[in-house]
Amino acid sequence: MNALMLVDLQNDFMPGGALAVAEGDRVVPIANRLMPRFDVVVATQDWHPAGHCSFASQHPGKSPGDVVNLGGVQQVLWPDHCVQGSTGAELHRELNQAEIDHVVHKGTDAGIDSYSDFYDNQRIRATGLTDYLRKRGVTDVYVMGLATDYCVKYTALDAVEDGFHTLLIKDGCRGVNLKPGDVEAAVSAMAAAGVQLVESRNFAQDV
Ligand code: VGL
Ligand code: ZN
Repeated sequence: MNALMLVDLQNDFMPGGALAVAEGDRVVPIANRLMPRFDVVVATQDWHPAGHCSFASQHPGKSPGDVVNLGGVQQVLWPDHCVQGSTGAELHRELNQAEIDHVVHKGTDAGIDSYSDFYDNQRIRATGLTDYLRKRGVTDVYVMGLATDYCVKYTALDAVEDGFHTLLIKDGCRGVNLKPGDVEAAVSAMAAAGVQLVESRNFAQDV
């Protein structure tokens, strides 16, 4: 069984959003085209309480892009984004939500960030996604979405670690690139960890 993971296709990561990813909206039609071909479709939402620890606004004197140490983990600070219940946290309105089987909310703990859809950044808590996928008999996990150099990367790395055959749909992702080259480095790190790189156009009618 295969699963398509749609990572954070939310308004705040789209052009004009609070944490806009360049061309983020370009991947939505790819998601719509691919969803019917998969056994299981999972969408994730970054879902922060107001005042979340990853917001630069919570760290006096700091700006988005600065890095702080939080509980022994390096934390990049971001503009306030994906606050629970806000318009920015909603999935893009053109995403065909009828095709989504399961939604995962992450980053819900005010004191710990969570880039991966599986575990928080301190690896204290699991979202339950591994159990869900195993119960559904999923062996192959295809990952696409936003952002390549953060949530997509850590999601793909954890999928490998939890024993799934993991594939990255490269043209279905866009990245933040805080530093030039971050996206390429993220793709290389995923490939080195065993993630197979694929392009959506190479898909046959069925995966
Ligand atoms: C993300 C930064 C902060 C992501 C989430 O979805 O990649 N990036 N929160
Ligand atoms: Zn976030």
